[in-house]
Amino acid sequence: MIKEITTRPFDDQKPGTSGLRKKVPVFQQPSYVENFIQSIFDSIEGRAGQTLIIGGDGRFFNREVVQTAIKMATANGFGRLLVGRGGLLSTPAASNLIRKSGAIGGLILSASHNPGGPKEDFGIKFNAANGGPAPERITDAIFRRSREISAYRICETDDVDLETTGHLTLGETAIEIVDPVADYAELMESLFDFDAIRAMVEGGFRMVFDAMHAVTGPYAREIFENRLGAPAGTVLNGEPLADFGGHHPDPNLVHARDLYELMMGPDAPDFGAASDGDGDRNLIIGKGIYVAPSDSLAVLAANAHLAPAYRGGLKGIARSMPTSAAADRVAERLAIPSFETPTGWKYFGNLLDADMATICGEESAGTGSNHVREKDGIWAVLLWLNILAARRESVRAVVEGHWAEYGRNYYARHDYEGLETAVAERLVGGLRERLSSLPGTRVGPYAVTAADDFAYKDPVDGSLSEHQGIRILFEGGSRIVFRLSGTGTTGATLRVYLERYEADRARIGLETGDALSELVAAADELAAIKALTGRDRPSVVT
Ligand code: G16
Repeated sequence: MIKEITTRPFDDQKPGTSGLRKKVPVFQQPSYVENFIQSIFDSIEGRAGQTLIIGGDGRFFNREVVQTAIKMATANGFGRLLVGRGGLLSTPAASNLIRKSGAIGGLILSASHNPGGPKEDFGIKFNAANGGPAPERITDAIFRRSREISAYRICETDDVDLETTGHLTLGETAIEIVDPVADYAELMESLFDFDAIRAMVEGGFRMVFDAMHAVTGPYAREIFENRLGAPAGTVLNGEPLADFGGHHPDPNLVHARDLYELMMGPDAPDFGAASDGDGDRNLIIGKGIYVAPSDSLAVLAANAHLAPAYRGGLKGIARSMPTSAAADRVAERLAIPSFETPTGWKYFGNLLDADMATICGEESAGTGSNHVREKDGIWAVLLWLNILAARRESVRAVVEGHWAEYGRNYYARHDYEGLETAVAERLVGGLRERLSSLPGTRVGPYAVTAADDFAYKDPVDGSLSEHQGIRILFEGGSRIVFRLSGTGTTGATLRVYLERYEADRARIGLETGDALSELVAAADELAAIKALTGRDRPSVVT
């Protein structure tokens, strides 16, 4: 039975970099979830009779919200719902399902790499009909709606059995519980040379994949172990758990420490990788060598033609502004356009839809292509494997060969987490005020050539996104970027992105920390980080 329930708006339902992310107790407030989902539905024009995809990363509260979403979608006139079995769908798999089924969009329940549990993080995001995160125009409409909402619609009925694949009907709506892995695995098999990778594995190539007790476990087992023949046990932490085993499902050197140590050890496998809570991020480590995400993007772009899907070449390469310029050098060599967008995968959507870019990537461990409209962790791993199989070289040889050919963009990101919002805003505001006076000055050994607050005009629809990060550019291609994270749930996180370009082959083998030490000092001189925040070191360095 469909009911219309009276409600009052919440004033904090503004989607961030990637959907609405809050602590679980915030989402558990009466009608908080319902209000946000109704605000999304009210912002989808022409939803009657359409298909909607529903799934999430399996974190605490996932199942409850999947049930709510099903009952509300039914009451809001959707014609067909495709729901991942167990309420699970990785973000890239959801993107694929939206595109493949011709859905009008999808609800993806995830707070990505943030921790899960009764007191940890939850999130809801809406992806549009192209399979990608809703663009700002839609997220702004959702936020506006959330501030004026007065009622939501829900079908009062028993919970749906999410455990068995099959069809059922609720009111006028057809519901299909689908295998979350099958369509995605099929898509991957269509993009890459599985025979060559299988032959490499049979020839003794050893790999591990850390699923971090998050959503990629079942995908990784099917693809790496069942289809590519890697031995059982290749996938570590493969059971999705509501609290990710008590860890942060964040594939970086802090939270995937065990994997890193394994890969640096004496008996390291040839290849190690990890993905995050919802399966869109990736970490790549070769035997004895960590591959920074910006370098990974550049290497993948330079070698993508070795995989069947990209044999015809790339149309263009896009990266988020804070991502290093290593990929731009590849684009230049390939004589294809490169694009610099604000942080957030949603900004790549138009470029991919217009076929202006084929491969996209971000310093925050995201890489992907036009096969879906999300970044894709397992895709990145498979492209790496395909390249290694084709080149018959180690990760180290491929990466060092790349630096020798293109020069090296030394890169690091320093995060200052849990700052008081007012302090973080004062720091960025202070920099913003001084931007026009910086060009022509020196900071340590660096001469400032330009300084701005990054703004992006979308070349497809002309929309303008402003205040996307403070850029200080130095002579010789080095730079520092300051911006505040849009995905945290506690206080503010200041991100300081440091990049130094080195063309001299004799100096491409330094330790990253050593190569960037003068830039770190310059960042503090520019922004008075220590003085303003009272922190003498970042919380996380990646
Ligand atoms: C999201 C976005 C990414 C962004 C990242 C970090 O990733 O999709 O585009 O780079 O957040 O954003 P911020 O620096 O604002 O915290 P995910 O994997 O969390 O969905």
